[in-house]
Amino acid sequence: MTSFVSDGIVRSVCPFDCPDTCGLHVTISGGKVTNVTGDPQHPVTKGAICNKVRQLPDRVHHPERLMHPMRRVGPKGSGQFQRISWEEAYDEITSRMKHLTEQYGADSIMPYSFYGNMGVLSAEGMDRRFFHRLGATHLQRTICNAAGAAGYSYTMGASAGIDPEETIHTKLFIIWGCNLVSTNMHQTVLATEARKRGARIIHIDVHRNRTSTWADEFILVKPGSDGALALGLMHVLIRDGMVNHDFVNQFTVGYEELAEEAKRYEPHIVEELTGVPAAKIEELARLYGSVSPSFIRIGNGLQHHDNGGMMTRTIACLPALTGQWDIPGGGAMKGNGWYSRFNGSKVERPDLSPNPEVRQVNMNRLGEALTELDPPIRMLFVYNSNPAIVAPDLNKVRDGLLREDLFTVVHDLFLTDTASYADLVLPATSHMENLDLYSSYWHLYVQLGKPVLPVPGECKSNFTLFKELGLRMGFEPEAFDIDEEQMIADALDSEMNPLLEGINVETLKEHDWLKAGGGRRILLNERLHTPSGKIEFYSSSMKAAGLPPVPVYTPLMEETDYPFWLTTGPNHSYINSTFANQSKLQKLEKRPTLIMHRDDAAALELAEGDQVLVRNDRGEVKLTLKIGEDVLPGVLVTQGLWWDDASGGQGAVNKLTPQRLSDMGGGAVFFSNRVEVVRL
Ligand SMILES: Nc1nc2c(c(=O)[nH]1)N[C@H]1C(S)=C(S)[C@@H](COP(=O)(O)OP(=O)(O)OC[C@H]3O[C@@H](n4cnc5c(=O)[nH]c(N)nc54)[C@H](O)[C@@H]3O)O[C@H]1N2
Ligand SMILES: Nc1nc2c(c(=O)[nH]1)N[C@H]1C(S)=C(S)[C@@H](COP(=O)(O)OP(=O)(O)OC[C@H]3O[C@@H](n4cnc5c(=O)[nH]c(N)nc54)[C@H](O)[C@@H]3O)O[C@H]1N2
Ligand code: SF4
Ligand SMILES: [Mo]
Repeated sequence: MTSFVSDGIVRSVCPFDCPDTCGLHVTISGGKVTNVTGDPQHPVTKGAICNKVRQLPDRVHHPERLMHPMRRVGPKGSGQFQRISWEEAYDEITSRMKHLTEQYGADSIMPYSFYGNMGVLSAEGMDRRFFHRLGATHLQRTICNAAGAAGYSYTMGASAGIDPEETIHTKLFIIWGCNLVSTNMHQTVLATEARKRGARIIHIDVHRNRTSTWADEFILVKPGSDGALALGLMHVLIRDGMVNHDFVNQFTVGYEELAEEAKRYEPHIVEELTGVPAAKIEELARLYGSVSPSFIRIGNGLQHHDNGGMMTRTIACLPALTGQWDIPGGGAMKGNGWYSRFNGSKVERPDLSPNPEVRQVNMNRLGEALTELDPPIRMLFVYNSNPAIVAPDLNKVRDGLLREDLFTVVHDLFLTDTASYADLVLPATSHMENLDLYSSYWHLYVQLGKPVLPVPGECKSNFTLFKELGLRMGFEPEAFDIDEEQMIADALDSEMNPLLEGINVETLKEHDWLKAGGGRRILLNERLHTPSGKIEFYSSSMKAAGLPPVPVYTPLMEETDYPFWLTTGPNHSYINSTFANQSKLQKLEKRPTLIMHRDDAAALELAEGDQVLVRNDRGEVKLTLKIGEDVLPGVLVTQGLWWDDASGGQGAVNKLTPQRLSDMGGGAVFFSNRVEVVRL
């Protein structure tokens, strides 16, 4: 039995889907969490955390937290439920799973999950093992960074950039399609440190936001045009002799082909494509070609577009042209998950699957999977995610969730919009109530998150839920009757990743966090994981995949008569739809808005504060208008994934977004929408 302090400060880890994966200090008084701050000793957190997670006491002790299993008693989507016991819930789930497997095959069952909790046990542990062993339809988890990770990896071989702690030495920051101040605050802390030492910070975005105001300079671009901008910069770097040929010769392949392609991107042509003045392109290229070390933080925003993989791949070529990877503080970073990657096959055990060829569903096409797939999905098991808000083409998703012949189970801490469509709702623990192992997709520290509170009510962690379900299904005890520490040990088995050497349950208990690779500089000391072992300006694997092997600019796809481009990114106070049910944070965000250029508003005779209907062929939402010069004419921005009741049922922007997949990796294209706007 774990014993808990009822008064005092204890260590924890922030579990949310945020690159910073902070170390936390949790104050407990009288057995309740009363305060959450940053761990002052944590090498990256350094005592500072975001305002969202400072509100964690309200989340953990929220009066609406689910405390026991429930069965639906009203119509689907009505949110009417009745308490049942775990015994009843387990019986219902296992008997249905057995029946469906016999009658239709196990692929009539599908999990749907993402990273509501980033711990390996919560997000990719016993749950994955369970669904592999069952033989359920395999879910491709592509909603977040799939296109960008694929694109970046074509250039660099893996999701690995520089260690962000190095960036205090950087002299030029380009923050590209990333809303850093809201989404990766500790990178702003490191950049601010670098700025004290003389660094300059440039933000490139389709929307003047908090990050633009914080940066030294802001460059506004047309959505989906950044590939052209990067090629324009390359054009000038090559034309004006600012290429580091020693580096290029030693570490790259395909320079001649890239140089040939870049010839076409003269600054005046790129100005047309991007909206960035030719003189600004020349100036930025001169800066990039002369200031060293320079660092590009490539955001997720870019890759939520039809051409997102290629944009990311193209930008990732820039640091190699000027030889930045060789210099501490120089290079780029899209994601760093590669350094601390865990032993996935040992944890998830795909080898247990009765059907390795089982069908796969891309999670971005959930709407289609629930309404059109044949043979149909008959049971959907949702955990760690809120697809009735976050998935694209929401009207389709909700049509699917309303199917009477679909049995939906939702495991969550709250009665989310998705849970309101469920047949069975199961209560989940918060990360403060269970042991887990965390890595970051930005910094390089691996951390152990210990439970600091006893499990409330009848909540169960994802690990416990799927362990118990596995045992009740009669699955192999040697794979399912294990404890959390055993699975953490499997995850840390460094056979597949030597950078984890020395990191194990014991050393983590002793040190709380340990750095993958022990802190040495790794990137170019080893052969890269591209086919050539070098940085690839020319990619033979792209050619083999039917993609252009050299960076090119491809325009966005959606061609309709609707006049505007709409991007639908996250907001400052929520993490995806997490925190959107907390009143203090709702008050800060007020209401879902639509940001529009004043010329467009004048042409449509719209005024600040007007209620407008934003619509396309997929759906419509009602938003409150904000007018200014924060976007280019023809471009609209809305922020935040609001729960239906927090937005009056009218702000669910994913009613507008398409199920189309991006150019690479099967990624989502949340930001490539054509819409029209009318006054209500
Ligand atoms: N506060 C907060 N933090 C979060 C999250 C959250 O919801 N809220 N979510 C977390 C998750 S899951 C993720 S994946 C990350 C995402 O965090 P980021 O990597 O910052 O990605 P986004 O915020 O989606 O988009 C970044 C920026 O891209 C811009 N953008 C859109 N299209 C284009 C384009 O074509 N070109 C350019 N140059 N810019 C474009 C958007 O205006 C936005 O400002 O943040 C994580 N952290
Ligand atoms: N329009 C638009 N849509 C987007 C995006 C966008 O920028 N624009 N961003 C996309 C991106 S990048 C992402 S990553 C996705 C994120 O989409 P999701 O992964 O669905 O993220 P959340 O909305 O935060 O939902 C996570 C849910 O998991 C629950 N949860 C937390 N911890 C646990 C646990 O331990 N166990 C269980 N069972 N549940 C738990 C939370 O309470 C919450 O309801 O959204 C995508 N959707
Ligand atoms: S959400 Fe991000 S910045 Fe905020 S505490 Fe968690 S890891 Fe840190
Ligand atoms: Mo994400």
